[in-house]
Amino acid sequence: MTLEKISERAIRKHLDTREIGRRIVYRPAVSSTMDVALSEIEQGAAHGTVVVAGTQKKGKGRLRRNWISPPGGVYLSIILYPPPTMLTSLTMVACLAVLDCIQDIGSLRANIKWPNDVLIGGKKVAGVLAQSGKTQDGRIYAVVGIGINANSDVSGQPEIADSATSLIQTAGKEVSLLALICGLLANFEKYFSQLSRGEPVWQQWRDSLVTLGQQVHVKSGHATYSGVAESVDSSGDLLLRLADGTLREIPAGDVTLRT
Ligand code: BT5
Repeated sequence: MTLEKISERAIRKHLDTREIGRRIVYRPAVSSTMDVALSEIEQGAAHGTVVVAGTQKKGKGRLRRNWISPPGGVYLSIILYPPPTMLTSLTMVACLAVLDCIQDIGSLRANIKWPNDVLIGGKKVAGVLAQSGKTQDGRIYAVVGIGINANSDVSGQPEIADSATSLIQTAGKEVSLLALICGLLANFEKYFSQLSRGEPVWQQWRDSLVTLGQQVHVKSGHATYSGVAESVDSSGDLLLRLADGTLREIPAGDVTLRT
């Protein structure tokens, strides 16, 4: 693998956005870009600041899970101060942006496993982690973390060798990390602007979900529900048809889904 030189300057030079990435913080190695983003927020980081890392030692997934982050992947966190009504749609914005940039870069067809996984050929190629909170002066912030297995070798990672894939594996050639990062941010801005104009993104997100119509098992808190994933609502919650015919709404928050 030839490691392309990524830097704040190189990203800024290639980036064609107005809002997202107006400030780039690049670190070759971090614990997690989420932690760096949170400390940037404490220091008053502007809306649209993006933290990008070459590798993460303790990449985070949801529910205290790990995100394996060897060199060659895309690892970034986007800092936003959105209106509270937009918070539930940020994972959708990020997933759609990932799909588009993957399509743009390698004509690869990816889809979404509810609520936050991006798959190619049934294997996970990217994940999204959205967090939100309030700053000390009461402003609502969100950090949207995105990890993409681009040129990283996931087959050498025993924990995920069977369930994960990477763009280099599926495209059969290396992809440009710079093009991927800039394409990701441009597409994120496109969907975020759409949402900001009051035009929902959930129908587009729903149409890319591979989960609908499938028999699934969903772990939510201590309970596990089995049924057919019938639909999703506008806040991203899953409508699950149980065996007894009732429809159960499963919040997109703290869930694990198995097929
Ligand atoms: C996610 O969590 O999919 C969210 C991943 C977000 C990662 C980004 S990278 C930039 C930012 N900074 C961070 O520290 N995190 C974000 P979840 O749905 O909980 O999936 C985690 C599960 O995916 C793990 O338990 C593994 O089974 C699997 N996994 C871990 N690393 C993976 C990888 N590189 N590729 C595919 N699957 C992976």
